[in-house]
Amino acid sequence: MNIQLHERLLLTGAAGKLGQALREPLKANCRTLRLSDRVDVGPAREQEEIMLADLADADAVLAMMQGVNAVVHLGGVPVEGPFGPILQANIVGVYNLYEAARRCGTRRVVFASSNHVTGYYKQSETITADHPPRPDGMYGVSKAFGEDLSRFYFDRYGIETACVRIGSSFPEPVDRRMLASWLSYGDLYRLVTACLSTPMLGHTIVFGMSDNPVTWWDNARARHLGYRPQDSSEPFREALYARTPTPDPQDPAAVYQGGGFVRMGPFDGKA
Ligand code: 15L
Repeated sequence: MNIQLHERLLLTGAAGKLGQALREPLKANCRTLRLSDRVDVGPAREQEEIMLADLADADAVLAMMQGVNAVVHLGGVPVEGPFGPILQANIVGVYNLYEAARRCGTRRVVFASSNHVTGYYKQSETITADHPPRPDGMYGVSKAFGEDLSRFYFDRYGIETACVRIGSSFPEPVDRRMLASWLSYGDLYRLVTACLSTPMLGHTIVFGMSDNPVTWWDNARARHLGYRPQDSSEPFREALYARTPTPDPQDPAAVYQGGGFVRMGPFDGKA
C-alpha cells in the first residue's frame, strides 16, 4: 500500500502503551509527528514536536490542533472505571477534539474506539459493524458516544473518521479470550496506516483484530480500507491452553465478548 504522507499528524495519548508502540512507526506516515498527552512524553526526537494538553481543556485542545492535517486519537481513559474521569476525558474530551478539528480544518481522524462498545454480545455470536452497540460499562458507553459524535461531524462537516474498535492490543495474547480479540502491534500499525491512507475513508467502523482464526467480529464492511492483517493468535493457543484453566461456562466473563469488563463496577461507591 502507498502510504499517504500527512504534513502534520497528531498522536494523542502518546504516553500510553499503544501510543508508545505507534510513536516511531507513525513517522513514516507524516513529515511532522505532533505528540500529545496529559502527562510527560519525554523529549522530542527527530521529526517530532510535543504539545501536552488535557483533553477536557477546550483551549488547550484547540492549540494542540493548530496546523494538524490528521489525528490518531488514542487519548482518554482506556479502561472501565469511575464515571467522572471517563466523562471528562472520553466524552467532553472527544467533543473538544472534534470541535478543534472543525475549527482548524483537520480532515481525518483515526479514533481509538473499543470492542467494549459491543461487549454485551455473546462469544457465541459473530457481529458486524452494523450491529447496534451493546456497551459493557461506562467506558464502552463513552466510546459509543465517540463513534456517534464522529458520525455527526462527518455528516455535518465532512471530517472523515475511522472508528477502530480495538480488541486486545498487546505484544502477545495473555488469556484465552485474547485468542479471539488479539491485535498485534504490527497489525495495529498496519490498520492505522490503512485508515490514514485510504483515498475515501468516509465514516467507517472497523474491528481492530489480527488474522485470528476464531473471532467474533466480521470486518467485511471495512474492505475499502485495504487492511490486511499479517499476524495471528493461533501460534499462542497451545501454550495458553496449557497454562490457563478452562473457564467456567457460566461465568459472564466467558459468556460475553467483553470478558472481565462485564463484571466490573460500580465504581462510585454506591453498590
Ligand atoms: C480495551 O478497550 C482496553 O483499553 C484494553 O486495556 C484491553 O483491556 C482491551 O479493551 C480488551 O478488551 O482486552
